[in-house]
Amino acid sequence: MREVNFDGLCGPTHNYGGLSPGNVASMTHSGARSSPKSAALQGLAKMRFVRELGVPAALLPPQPRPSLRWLRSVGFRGGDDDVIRQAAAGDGVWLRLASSAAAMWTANAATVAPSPDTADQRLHLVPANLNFMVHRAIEAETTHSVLRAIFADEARFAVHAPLPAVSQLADEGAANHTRLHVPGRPAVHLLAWGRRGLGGGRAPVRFPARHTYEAAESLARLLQLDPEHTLLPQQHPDGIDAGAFHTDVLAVGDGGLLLVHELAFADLDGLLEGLRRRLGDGFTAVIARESELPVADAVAAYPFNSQLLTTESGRRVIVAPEESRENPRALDFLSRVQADGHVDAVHYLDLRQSMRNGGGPACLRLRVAMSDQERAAIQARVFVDDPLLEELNAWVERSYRDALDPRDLADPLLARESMAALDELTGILRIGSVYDFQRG
Ligand code: SUG
Repeated sequence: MREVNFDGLCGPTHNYGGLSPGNVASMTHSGARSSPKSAALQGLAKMRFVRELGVPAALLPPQPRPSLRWLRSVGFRGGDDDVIRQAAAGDGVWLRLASSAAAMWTANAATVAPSPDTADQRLHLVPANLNFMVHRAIEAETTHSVLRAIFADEARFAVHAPLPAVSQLADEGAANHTRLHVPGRPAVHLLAWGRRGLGGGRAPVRFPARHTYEAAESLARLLQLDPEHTLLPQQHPDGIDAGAFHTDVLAVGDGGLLLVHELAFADLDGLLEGLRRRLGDGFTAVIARESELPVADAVAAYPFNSQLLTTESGRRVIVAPEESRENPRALDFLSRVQADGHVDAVHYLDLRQSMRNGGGPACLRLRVAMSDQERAAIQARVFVDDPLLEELNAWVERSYRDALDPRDLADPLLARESMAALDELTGILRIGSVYDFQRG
């Protein structure tokens, strides 16, 4: 089994819409000018970097934006240009909701259980309904269709429908999921959540909790996980109130190693005790206390929103955002992790376009542990190699704008450019007609 990192590719309408209360970066950069081209090139550079480290990389394509189908579903009428013009009226919020490129954060695309961990020994994927945020809920249907196109072999893969789209079952996908594994023991799955959908318990007071306990329970069932090796910890309400809207803002795990801030989980001691019992001596937790790394620094610099990777040659490395190098507290923490021998190297990458919307290296990838046979069963051209990277770079260079002002979203040309680019992309990826506009 090898872990494949499926990165999201940013779409041509990437912008700072200020759409995510509780996501400090999104709130801070609302209305700023974006560069869709730089965002996509930064994402491709990360895929290349991860691949060159010796970790298989793959990609999930962007989604059609603005979503004209969604705008029509909320009552905008007429031809495409009319729909865009009406949705741009007033403060333009309808058009911003329909234009977000948020599908690039594929840690929110689905929750995944690899075949050795599931009852029927198939690889299971549940696309996230992302029901808590309007602009993100738009993603679920297309994500489902893209995952079905890629993981098409039903003998090996089970692509479920998203959970029912109700607030009580709000699901944010793998951003709240951690799989830990030590040799000779069953893997342990942490399915974290922020609030009880059916009421009760403590919830944050300043910022919203997105993912529910009931969603986590449902995911455990759908993924056919062994209840004995599945834990459902609550995200710490104080962590959410500090801006950690997903678990992966304050924790990251790989193999038997968990890097965790003390405000990631409500009952960290209980969780660690449960993990030690199940994983034994092969389990190590590195805890950042407030005194070492204040949660405000962790949220601003995203040291935990790193990719913790095991390379082909067995080295363990961290791929962190450049912001973590610039923040002395975050840098000291990651340097300590390396100095104490938990990882062999820490690499810092420029992902600023994504970071300004609250998406670090870990948000940009969906981890899918797969066997060679499972990889060979995928027909779509989604595994990243040099020729594909070259083609994608050239495609971005000719299809994406250098700069986008929020007002440019109202330009009907942008929608046409975006659809033409995505239509071409499905050809490059040999993935079929996965988009609604391709199906008429
Ligand atoms: O859902 N930002 C995303 C960031 C998702 C990060 N993912 C993980 N932590 N795994 C969100 O809040 C901002 C869009 C805007 O404001 O335009 C946004 O959707």
